[in-house]
Amino acid sequence: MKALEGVRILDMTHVQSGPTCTQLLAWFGADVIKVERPGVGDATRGQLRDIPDVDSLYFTMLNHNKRSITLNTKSDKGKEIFSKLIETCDVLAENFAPGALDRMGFSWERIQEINPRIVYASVKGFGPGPYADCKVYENVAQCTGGSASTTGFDDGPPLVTGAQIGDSGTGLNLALGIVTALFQREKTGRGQRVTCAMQDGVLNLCRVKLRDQQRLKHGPLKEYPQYPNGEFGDATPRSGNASGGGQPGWIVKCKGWENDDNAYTYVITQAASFPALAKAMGREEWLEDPEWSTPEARLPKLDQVFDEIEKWTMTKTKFEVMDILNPLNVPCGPILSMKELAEEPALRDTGTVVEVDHPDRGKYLTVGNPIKLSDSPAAVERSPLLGEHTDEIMRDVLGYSAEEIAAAKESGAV
Ligand code: CAO
Repeated sequence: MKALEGVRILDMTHVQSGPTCTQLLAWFGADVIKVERPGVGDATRGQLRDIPDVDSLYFTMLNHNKRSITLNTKSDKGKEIFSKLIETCDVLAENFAPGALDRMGFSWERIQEINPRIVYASVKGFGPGPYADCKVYENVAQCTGGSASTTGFDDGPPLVTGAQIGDSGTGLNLALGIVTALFQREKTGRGQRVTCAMQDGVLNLCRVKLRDQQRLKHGPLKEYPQYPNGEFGDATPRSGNASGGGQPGWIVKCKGWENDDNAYTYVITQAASFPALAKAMGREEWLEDPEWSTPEARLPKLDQVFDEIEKWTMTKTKFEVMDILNPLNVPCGPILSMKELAEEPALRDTGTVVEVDHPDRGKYLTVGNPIKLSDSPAAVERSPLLGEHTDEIMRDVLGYSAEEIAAAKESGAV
């Protein structure tokens, strides 16, 4: 049995943020019915295509374990079918532009009238306020949520990160909101509205930077590379590769860096393990020298500390550094490329990287469920073709006859 077996999700999500949420719920066993516009479908089916006329990896990697029904929810017949889906589902999830579902004729009030037990969950770019009506994509959320202003080097422009913290990050929030609302429904019998703003989701992940904003009032941020020689302004600055916690860290070059963009490693000079690190590097004399022996003495010259560490790491591969420092309890992490991650056997063994077969594209790799439940296995099944399950959903879930299904098709509703 799977954890969410028996839960049915009416999935009106598209692009990335919403689909990551419903994909997770599908992995936990929910029956996810993805509603897509007839003939068009989720726009990502056609975006960044690597093979002509085949669903893109963008789409397939965000829509596993779902069923697809095509439905024009703006036609009269389509509205009737959509109402029946609302009646029978536990959750309605969507991430359209603000107001899109209301414009279709399905306000929260109307949805509750049809099914008072339903949980209605939405992702929007912003919460209520001046930007509530804006359309938002990943990088807009990173910029407006505090991530871009705090990412990058002090002397460079704000940077977006490759991690999709606005989209996939907010999808995680939505999934938690949905299961929490379902849990509450067990006691109250009522559904509720769940809303997650991407700006809020990014800011939540940038919590430590708001912490630093407030610390600035009381003096310079000593763990930032700007200390002690640079200037601090009135907002949390960009801190390059500094660790952000109380333990200094930085990215340093490893053997082969001249030809390999990822021949680097992250090293943290935690106070407790610094003696072991110094010995491994052949700098035992630091431990006796008051100029270097304490964290306080090292703090104003961390750049020199990491220069010395780098001289040593440049004589080793990033994996050799890992092999030497890990047993010494020195926290470090090689910079792993996507190629290395794709080929890593341990990630295959845990189902974090999974090979999936697709009837049109053949075999491809995807990221499986990152949340492991011991009693709810999460096998990854391929994404549905556009409208692949229209007939079966209309027949088995909604109880339409073969003639009614044919008529709905004839009218263009499905
Ligand atoms: N039948 C009929 N119409 C449908 C339909 C269906 N099955 N599915 C969608 N539509 C309609 C919508 O009702 C909407 O029509 P209106 O404009 O008349 O209301 C229209 O298709 C397009 O929806 P949209 O405005 O959401 O799509 P877009 O491509 O213009 O915008 C996006 C995309 C992501 C910017 C916007 O949806 C958005 O801001 N969403 C919220 C934030 C979010 O999730 N962003 C993350 C995206 S991933 O980077």
